[in-house]
Amino acid sequence: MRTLLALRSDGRQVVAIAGNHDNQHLLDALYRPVLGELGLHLLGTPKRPDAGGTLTLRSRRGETVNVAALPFLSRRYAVRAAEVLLHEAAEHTLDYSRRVAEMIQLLTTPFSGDAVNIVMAHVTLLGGRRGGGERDVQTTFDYELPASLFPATAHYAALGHLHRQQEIDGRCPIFYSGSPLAIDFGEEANEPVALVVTAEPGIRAEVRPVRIAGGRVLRTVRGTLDEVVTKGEQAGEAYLRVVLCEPARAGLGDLVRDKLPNALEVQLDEAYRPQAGSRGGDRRSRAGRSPLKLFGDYLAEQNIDDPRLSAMFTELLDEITGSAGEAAAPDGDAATVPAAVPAAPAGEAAAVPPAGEAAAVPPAGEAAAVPAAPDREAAAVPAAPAGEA
Ligand SMILES: [Mn+2]
Repeated sequence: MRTLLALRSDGRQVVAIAGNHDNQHLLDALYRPVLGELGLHLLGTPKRPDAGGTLTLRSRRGETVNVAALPFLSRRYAVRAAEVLLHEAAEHTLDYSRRVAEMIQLLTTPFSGDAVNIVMAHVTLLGGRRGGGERDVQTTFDYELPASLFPATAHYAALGHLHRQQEIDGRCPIFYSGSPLAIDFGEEANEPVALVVTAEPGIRAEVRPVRIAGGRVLRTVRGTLDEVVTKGEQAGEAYLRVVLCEPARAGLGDLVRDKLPNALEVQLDEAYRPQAGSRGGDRRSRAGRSPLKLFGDYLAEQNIDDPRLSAMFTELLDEITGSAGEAAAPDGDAATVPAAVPAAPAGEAAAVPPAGEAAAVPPAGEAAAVPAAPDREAAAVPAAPAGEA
């Protein structure tokens, strides 16, 4: 937030969109109107072009800049967003890729030859390399989109979601800036950068990475207690993940944390952990395994080989972690829950929450969360329906 305000304080236009880790409805209901008063443009959920989905801004040098902004769209929410943006009746078959492509097309329609045209989105593109800290359920193949969805009329496509800085081939310059801070230890090798993009009407944009050196780095140190303490002391300010290569004993973790106050995680090397099923009651540690991996390992342990179960689990996990704000689902949404997992035979239905649960969620004025007002001020004030506050 301080970064956004600092950027704005010099008179820059600032546009920010929600990712899958954000509470998208909270951003719309609370942060959008408040930051709007300060001149920052924030989008929690996807909006129609005339309701804030496509912004026409004036740069400090007086140029016109069009920004088509598409916040993260979960597969479940894509059905409802399609209704609002594309006036399309909800279908039971969810064609995520087609819907996102149509939304990008709609949002980029106002692009013009005398302006700088920018499209921004929180998406997974085919061929993109993972950074390590992404939530894998929202980065699986179900979410992958072709780069061709960004039009040649765009000077630049600014993407979030994959945490590694990278360029993707397409009809315009397409970049992930990557996460500015390492989010977890899977990303300690990433060099965080900010991308400074220079664009003028009619000229291809130039992209320059600028290293971000302000944050504290993450380091993994591995070895015996003496070795990790020596390495940890040499790591300076870095936050540490300590992997001990020696047998477990009582108080070992406390010893490490005592010597290395920057240690965030202390764990035993795989070779020194109790193995699953080796002795009654002993189970392999769950630490470091994602929910998808854990479920996959569980199925493997039980000798269950049924890809439908993994698909159903992914679907459920996606719903739960997609966006906390989505819990405020309208009544009609109950129908999309069972529809999303149609392949399950009756015996497996127990893995799916009963439809009644979805119906118990109070209906929220979904249409009201995406106001049709043409200007920001009007949109910001009445946008929050009481049910979502
Ligand atoms: Mn993301």
